Amino acid sequence: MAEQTNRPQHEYDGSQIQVLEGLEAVRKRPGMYIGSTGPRGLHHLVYEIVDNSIDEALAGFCDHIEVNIKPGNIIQVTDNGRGIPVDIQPKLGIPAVTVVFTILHAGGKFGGENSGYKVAGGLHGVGASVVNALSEWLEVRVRRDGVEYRQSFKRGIADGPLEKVGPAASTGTTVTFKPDPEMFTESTEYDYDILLTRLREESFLNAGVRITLTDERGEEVVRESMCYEGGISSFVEYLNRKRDMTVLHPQVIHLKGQQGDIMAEVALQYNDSFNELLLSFANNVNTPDGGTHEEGFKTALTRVMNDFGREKGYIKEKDDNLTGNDVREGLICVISVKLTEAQFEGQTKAKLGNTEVRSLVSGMVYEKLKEFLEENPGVAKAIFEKATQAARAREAARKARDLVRRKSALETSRMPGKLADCREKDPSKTEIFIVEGDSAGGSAKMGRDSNIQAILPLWGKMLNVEKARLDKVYGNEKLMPVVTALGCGLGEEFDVSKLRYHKVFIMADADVDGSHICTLMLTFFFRFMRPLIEGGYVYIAQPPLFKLARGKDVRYAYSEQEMSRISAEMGQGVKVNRYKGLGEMNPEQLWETTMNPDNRVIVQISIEDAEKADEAFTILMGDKVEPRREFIERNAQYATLDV
Ligand code: TSJ
Repeated sequence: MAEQTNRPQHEYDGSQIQVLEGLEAVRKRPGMYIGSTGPRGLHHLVYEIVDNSIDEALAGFCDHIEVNIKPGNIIQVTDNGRGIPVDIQPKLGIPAVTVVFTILHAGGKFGGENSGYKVAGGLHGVGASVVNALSEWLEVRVRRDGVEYRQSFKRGIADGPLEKVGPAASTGTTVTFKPDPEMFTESTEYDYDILLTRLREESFLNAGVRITLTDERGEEVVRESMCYEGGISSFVEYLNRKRDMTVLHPQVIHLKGQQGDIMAEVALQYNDSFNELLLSFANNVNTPDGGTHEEGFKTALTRVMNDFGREKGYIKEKDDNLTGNDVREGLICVISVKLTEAQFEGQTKAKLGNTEVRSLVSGMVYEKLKEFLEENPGVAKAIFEKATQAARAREAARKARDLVRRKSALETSRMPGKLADCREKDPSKTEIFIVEGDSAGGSAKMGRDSNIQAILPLWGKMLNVEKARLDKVYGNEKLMPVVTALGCGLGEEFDVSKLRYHKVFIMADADVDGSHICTLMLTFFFRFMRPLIEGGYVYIAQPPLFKLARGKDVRYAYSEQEMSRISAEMGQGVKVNRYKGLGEMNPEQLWETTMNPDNRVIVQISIEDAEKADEAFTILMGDKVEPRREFIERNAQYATLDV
């Protein structure tokens, strides 16, 4: 059945030289092509392949993309498009599909620009050849013109020519690959949830395209099939529902505009929370640092709200204008722009730079949103009530802050009474442990290294910051001691350069209550002291769950699994002790297991973790999840022995 394609041998050789040079470059510096060889780069391989199918869908020839994670972390991507062309390329004398997989930067460039928008404009739009070069093996199957073709590769080099393997009843492309463990030395294990989140995003951004993710690695096959006719409106709906938000108006507001070759779409909906969530994309690539599309949206939203609000009397003559923060409180918004030549700026290329986009988005949003508000007075009323409340709260917060300032000016900024400070004054050398409960706080005070470690015990009912604005934090008897001890202030005037300790530990029990404390604290930092997390100053101190002893040999375990493993390692006669809580440990134990920089295991909190805490919040209150374990698992890579 296999059949050689009829191309002259010497031209095949000629192209192979180019191929080998390209491959060598990719395998020598994989990070240059996919960002990292850690988990991010590993997952990036999948997006890189899927993006080609998305292009085919955008061109209008494909409506189903299947991604399978097979045993052994082998990835298979199948689409029902036209199939990658197999005709011989005149320049190189080899089939187009072979070019796609072997020539660097050849992805999608052949056959003319027929996909409308080039999606592969993002951080590393590098194409299939890079994935091929970084795969132990890769196989492509193309179904086209009633024939199925296949070709396979090892570490980017073709095993043999493209061959016909039989008839095909349908059209499409299937690519199967195994990431090369020589390249991804950290791990080649795929995370189902990471792929699911990104693929869901892709299916929101490409309305009507069905993406099915299947995990075949476990005993039971796990599958999710996603197709959203509403596109980014469905995205906004989903984000509100996932956070269990009460929305202020039932329908998502969807605005669309086009100018020349730029297409802009915005979907937004308000909820009754105090958070703002704004996601933006350019050519389906996430732009977490914003850029011209976000700027255009923000200016237009503020301007519409003030113009329309004055016109309709929602804002009185004597009132100040609403600020950007006022009109974005409780807003969930997704912005998607598509353009032929997207320019990505900044260190991580995560910011859109095209200036034409700013004016298109702001003009479009201003005009269309004003029209919407005119036509939907009920929705307009709800949104204005929300923004007006936000403005009042901002004013109240200012007054509360001034009050605190005046008071502390009189009291010469005294530290909280419960704070057991350290002797060292150089913040780069010091640590603070925020400890829940007086008994644990007592042990921590006695066990600490008082040269460099400060202890701040907290007690009383924690303010649910998710349900509170800044004005409630000022004067809160549980949170204000934290603010004072850290020394940086709050909110917009937070100044991380005044931080009094460069390691801020949250120390709580390893149970559900302790998890609540951690989550509440992280949510508080996330909402009101974000630079603290961004600067990498926040850690979770991890008290062990188990003590294992066999004679003089004493070891600690931080999870059930670890306990079983260590217990097996230590052998017969091992005594296992389960700690019920921090309060139960004596000062020496607490020092040895949790506070001693030479022994302790700590978790540094990233902004994503804090964001997750913020999101997890509503679920958390139902006691369904133990978020801290999740942080720790997700952050196993950061969970370092702190020496
Ligand atoms: F790039 C790739 F190899 F990684 C890859 C490409 C992987 C997967 C899973 C799918 C694809 C792909 C490519 N799906 N569909 C296409 N379509 C084309 O390459 C194609 C088909 C027909 C024509 C034409 O002009 O007739 C042009 C193109 C670009």
